[in-house]
Amino acid sequence: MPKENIADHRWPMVIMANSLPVRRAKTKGQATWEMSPGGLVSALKPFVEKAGGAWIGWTGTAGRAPDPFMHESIANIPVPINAAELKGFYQGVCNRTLWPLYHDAIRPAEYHRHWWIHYVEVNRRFAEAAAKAVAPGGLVWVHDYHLHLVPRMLRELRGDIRIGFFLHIPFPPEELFQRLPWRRQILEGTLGADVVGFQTKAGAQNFMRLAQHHSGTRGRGSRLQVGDRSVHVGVFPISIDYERYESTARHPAVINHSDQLRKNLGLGRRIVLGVDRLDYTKGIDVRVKAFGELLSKGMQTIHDTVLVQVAVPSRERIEEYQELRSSVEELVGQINGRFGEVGIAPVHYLRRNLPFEELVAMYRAADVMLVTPFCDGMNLVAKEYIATRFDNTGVLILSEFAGAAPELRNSVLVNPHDVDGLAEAIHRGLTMSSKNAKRSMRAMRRVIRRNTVHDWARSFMKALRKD
Ligand code: ADQ
Repeated sequence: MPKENIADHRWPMVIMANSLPVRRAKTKGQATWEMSPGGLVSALKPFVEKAGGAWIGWTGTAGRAPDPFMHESIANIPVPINAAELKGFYQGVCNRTLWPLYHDAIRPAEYHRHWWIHYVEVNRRFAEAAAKAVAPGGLVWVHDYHLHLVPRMLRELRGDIRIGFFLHIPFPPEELFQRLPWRRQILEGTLGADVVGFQTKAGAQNFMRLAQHHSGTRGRGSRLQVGDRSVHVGVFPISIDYERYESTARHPAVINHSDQLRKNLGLGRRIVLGVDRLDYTKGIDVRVKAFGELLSKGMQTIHDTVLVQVAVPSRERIEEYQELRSSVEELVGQINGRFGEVGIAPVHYLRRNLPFEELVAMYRAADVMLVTPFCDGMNLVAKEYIATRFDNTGVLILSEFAGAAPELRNSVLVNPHDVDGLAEAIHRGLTMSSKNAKRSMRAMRRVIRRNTVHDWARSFMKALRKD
């Protein structure tokens, strides 16, 4: 499609998320775009392409936005965010108000009226962009806590379309959500959608209760009556591209790479792995402490076992994230200093983003996978690990507070705050009989195979079309 027509075209399906599905790249010194890695993009791409759709989002850079452009058959419609909005909307309300509040207030949430003004402004800009882009009777699927106000704003502009909203992170219980000075606006904004989706039953129930309490709606089963409209509140647990992880894991180059990793870490040592965004919700600090306990109590020695923690840098401009990084690095240093020997480090800590094949090789090398968030919408790492275990080996230790826990009852479930309990669980994982480990892994693989990310997107779309 010629460039000048993209901006004027009306699309039957529009996806909206804080970020566009592409990121800046350089090819032969030329700035270009490439698809961003990640589950959401790979899940939604086939849908958007097939329906002839557009994706509205931010490029990640403050300032003027580029003109709409096509990339791999998807129309990208960038929404500009200026420097003040970056602070108030993104770093403020999104990352320092809603993120901590929705994650059990693990860190105190901050409430600033000058941030909120930017949140409203940016949401309005997104809604206006969608109102312009969507075809008569089309579908708009809004993603996540950055865009809570969009459904209602969009409905006021376009009464003829279907609007869906999906929250990727937990939706908090009443006693936490009530603290939010803009709780009514958030609820009413979200209720502009025809379908509101959550990762877990708990999230959906919290929303049902709060909507009835604060915005004068009436609920029945999984429906809320909002004026003359009926809103469907549903549970749609997100998943992964199972096939992609499993087939990559079987690839000879990946198998070689994972053998090499095992050799590098010391043959005969059992590998315990953690892979996370460096975020205070993920429980990395307590997990590393628990590994130290395991060594300190003599349950394992550095000759038997090693912890590899891979952490992708995240939200580095925010103070709480800088503090977390320092405390994790200090803990790793303490354990290595106390228990290490020349040439043998108990903990290997990598602070970087791994290329896809390397990540899969790492999953393949791990005997025990530690996924111990204090609070998490779903947690895809747990599901990715399972998908790569095509021989049914490996043990998953999973937090009771991850959204994935209700589906993965066959994992070793732990309280991520309990250092002793975690140390014992790691020990249990390392010493579990191969028969028991295989039985659990087989059961979990069946669960993930039956609900892939493609099934997730299909079921949400089905609800949105039908309702
Ligand atoms: P996140 O909080 O980002 O997602 P998660 O679901 O674990 O958390 O996804 C992280 C992704 O990043 C995974 O696909 C993982 O492979 C990748 N990743 C992590 N560390 C990496 C590394 N070092 N190198 C390369 N890749 C790495 C939010 C919610 C989650 C919810 C998802 C999807 O917080 O609860 O599961 O959205 O809805």
